Amino acid sequence: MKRRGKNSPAIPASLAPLGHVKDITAGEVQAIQETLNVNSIRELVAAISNGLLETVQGITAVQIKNIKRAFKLYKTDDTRIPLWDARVAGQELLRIFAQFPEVEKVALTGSLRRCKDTVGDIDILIQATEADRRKLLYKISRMPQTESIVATGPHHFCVVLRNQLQADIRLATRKHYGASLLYYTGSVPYNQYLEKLAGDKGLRFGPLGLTDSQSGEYVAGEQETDIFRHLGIGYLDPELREGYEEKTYAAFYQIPSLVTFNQLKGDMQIHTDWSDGTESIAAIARYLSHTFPHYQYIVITDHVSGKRPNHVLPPEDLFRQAEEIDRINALMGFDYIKKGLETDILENGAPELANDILLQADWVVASIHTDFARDNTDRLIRACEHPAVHCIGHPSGRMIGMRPPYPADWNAVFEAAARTGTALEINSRPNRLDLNDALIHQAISRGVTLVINSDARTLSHFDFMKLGVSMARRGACSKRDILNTWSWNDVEAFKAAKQRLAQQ
Ligand code: DGT
Ligand code: CA
Ligand code: CA
Ligand code: ZN
Repeated sequence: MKRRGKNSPAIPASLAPLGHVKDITAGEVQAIQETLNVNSIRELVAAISNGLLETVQGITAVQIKNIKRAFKLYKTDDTRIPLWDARVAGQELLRIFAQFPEVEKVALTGSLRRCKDTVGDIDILIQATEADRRKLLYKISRMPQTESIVATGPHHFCVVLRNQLQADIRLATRKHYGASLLYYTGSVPYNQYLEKLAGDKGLRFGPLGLTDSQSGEYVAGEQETDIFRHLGIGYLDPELREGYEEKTYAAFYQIPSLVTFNQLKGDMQIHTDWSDGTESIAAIARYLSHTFPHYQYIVITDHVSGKRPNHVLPPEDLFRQAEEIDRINALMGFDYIKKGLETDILENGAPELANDILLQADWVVASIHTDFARDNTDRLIRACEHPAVHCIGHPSGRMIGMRPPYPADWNAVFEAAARTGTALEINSRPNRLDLNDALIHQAISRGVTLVINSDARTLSHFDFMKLGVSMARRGACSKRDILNTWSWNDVEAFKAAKQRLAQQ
């Protein structure tokens, strides 16, 4: 990889990672060092961020690109990828790596393991022996998914995949695997919190383990839990390892346990070929009852509107859809399929559909589909206050990479939802994830009950539920915060409670 001439200068240890970048010679490292006057990677990164690399004579555009990849400086808000895409690509790599005999263990790390709604790159940790490093590098460079390897360090391969995603692959031996897993899962502020806890105990924390800060002696590192134990704290789920105050971390340990996908008993927003979906109700029922046998009910919520011309179910056809649901439920032998609907929230905050229609439905989702730029606090509160509305769909209206949440006084909205007994949705579609993690946490702190929905249009979309669950976990939700982990009887009780509140 390197062209190292007889007279080439030695690369200073403080800049060694620069020497690991593809096709960067020792002479070029020296040129960068001297031109930019940098003597550490930290200084180098600062200089690159300030656009100074382009001023170094003889460094090509391709080299600059590789250096930026290697130091993760290509990442901008525009290049972040949706969690769903990264998860699919990351899991494919995990499957491949798990088949290499050299790989003892492999896991996703970084923001991908923390399930952030968008991720900068795919981080992977492999447990392998030092002796197998070269074999692994060879196999990874030969896999069809690899476009190029832009940097290789002693414990790091930086790979650009053919789909243009970057994979940062770190290596650890058995002795350091847990420490590396913890460290490379991050986040950076969480690591700083761990470093501080370690420091208070006379220890140092890093990817090679917990060490004694005096003697440098290894204390622990095989498993994450070993390190938590030595630091005197319990295991913290990766989804919660963001930058919080110490008292917030402490509060997380009071949560019974974070909600899981297997705890869900149903999906409460599904579109069929009666409106904008592609599948029949029968096909959906057959698919879900086999694929997710832990679901006890599903709620069909086609978009019902008398105003919109296309891709909606006209209100006058609802009774025919109800007949179809009755027929399928009869065949299944129980009321698996519930009769819901999604209605637009109008400009004034009222649902579009008339009360007599809403009152026939088992479950009413009301959503804002217009006027995303204005402050929507008043509309959201009025929708919550409507006695026939059970849930607000995708409450903040954001579309990742397209439009931010519309402005709203979220505390006022959450207060209204809690006061009226209205559920708010965690919409699991990869470009929505709405409510987002921070709003989810704020909502449950104010006593709001949430519902995690796929909002599926086709069979493959039902898997998105796992993303919604990840968001709920990042928002520190346990089972009791999520309505669709409850039985349908309990959902009925939730609706009845709203009715009682409305009559007071
Ligand atoms: P991303 O890729 O922007 O979505 O976010 P992360 O969290 O995956 O960040 P990344 O890929 O740069 O690094 C992975 C983890 O490695 C990060 O979460 C924590 C750890 N790490 C990276 N750089 C540093 C650092 O300078 N200090 C500390 N303490 N940890 C670091
Ligand atoms: Ca990352
Ligand atoms: Ca990374
Ligand atoms: Zn909608």
